[in-house]
Amino acid sequence: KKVCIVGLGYIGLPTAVMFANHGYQVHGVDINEKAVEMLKNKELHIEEPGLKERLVRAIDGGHFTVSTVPTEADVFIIAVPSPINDNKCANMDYVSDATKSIVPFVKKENLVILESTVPPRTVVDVMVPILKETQLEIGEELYVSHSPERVIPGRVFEELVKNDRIVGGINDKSSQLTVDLYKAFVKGTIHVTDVTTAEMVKVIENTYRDVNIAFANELAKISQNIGVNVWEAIQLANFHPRVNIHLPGPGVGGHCIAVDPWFMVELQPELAQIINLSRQTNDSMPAYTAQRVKEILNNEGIVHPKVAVLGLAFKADIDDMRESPSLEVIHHLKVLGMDVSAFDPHIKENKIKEQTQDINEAMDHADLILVLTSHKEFVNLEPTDFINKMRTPYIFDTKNCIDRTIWRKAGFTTKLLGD
Ligand code: SAJ
Repeated sequence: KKVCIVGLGYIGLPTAVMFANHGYQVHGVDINEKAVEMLKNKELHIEEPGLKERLVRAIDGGHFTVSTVPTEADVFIIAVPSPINDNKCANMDYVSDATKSIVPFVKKENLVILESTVPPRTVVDVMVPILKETQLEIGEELYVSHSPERVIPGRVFEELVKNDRIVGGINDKSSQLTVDLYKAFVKGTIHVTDVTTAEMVKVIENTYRDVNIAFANELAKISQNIGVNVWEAIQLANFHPRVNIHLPGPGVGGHCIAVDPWFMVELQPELAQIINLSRQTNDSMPAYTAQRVKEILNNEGIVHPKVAVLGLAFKADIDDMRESPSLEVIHHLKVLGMDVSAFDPHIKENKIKEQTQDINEAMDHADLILVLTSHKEFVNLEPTDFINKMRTPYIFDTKNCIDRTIWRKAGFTTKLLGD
């Protein structure tokens, strides 16, 4: 059987190599010509543990080809971005363009699966009308479903296999064909529902996380004002069997959790009140973090301070900077009149002018180290390496990831978000 996957990003590429290494002939498509060229040469344009060896195996085995145009296949999987525009409304251009791109190749008895996260009703209202251009009878001659990806970057290959999967077809036959396909490698339970419920489930999952993180961030601000360590308080509360509070931080990044709740707000603005407020709370965290830095340094009486930012990726141990709160934090630090240098061992090319590939240069004459992601490289830093490079030895940990005792022993003044 042949699978054509449109979109070779953080989801499409791992999914493609999984099918290729589980008995399918896979053709991958991306509009990014540079990425396609790299993949042809078995080079990666994204970072994900375990991806490289699986890609090499798939290509060397002759099971995986890539190009910028689709081919005929039995199954088409669409895994393209579904971002929001500046007005916080869903941008379905990639989904509709990808659907249009497969129309000339779709034949009778094919299956089309959407994996991208979308506002509920997108398959029915956006994709199906485009697929009707094939002149095939939708549901009778052409099968369509949504099976949202649910894997977490950094643990994609583990979660692709172990996680339960949701499958929602436009009819029973579409669902059944989709279940049979994913059984190739999914070991979790595959739950079947209708297509719009499947879309809703995925948006709910990420919205749940966003609302929960917003709650944690609000608790962090309250705790800071009343002299409580929010991390300890949350940890203790979570010992209760029915409490599961997420963790505060400098903001919520990535292309999923910071985006998908807006789909719900756009659909039902009058009703999605907690969801809307949570988004705003989480979006307020970078400015709050920068403000806290300013307060800490003002108390020291430091003029024209320099802040060394550690972490540009949107979370630990990945190379993805999309919607990263770090960029917002840096913006606010500068607006507040601070000099900024930034270092991230996972972002190997300088993407912003404050960035350096040399941690020592970042620390040089800095007044405060600002930890924004909990990369393991930062957890294991040796404070004595930096104490003499800095002008004022402060460290402000927004992720509660460093061992503050060790830093204090080395002579640093340590600060924690929400404490
Ligand atoms: N974050 C916090 N506090 C927390 C947890 C996360 O501030 O307690 C922040 C992170 O630092 C990061 C952001 O939230 O900036 C998002 O990170 P994440 O690890 O929560 O999620 P993503 O965006 O990497 O992946 C999510 C996952 N969804 C859920 O866990 C419900 C993943 O399973 C989805 O597949 C993915 O979105 C997606 O593609 O939709």
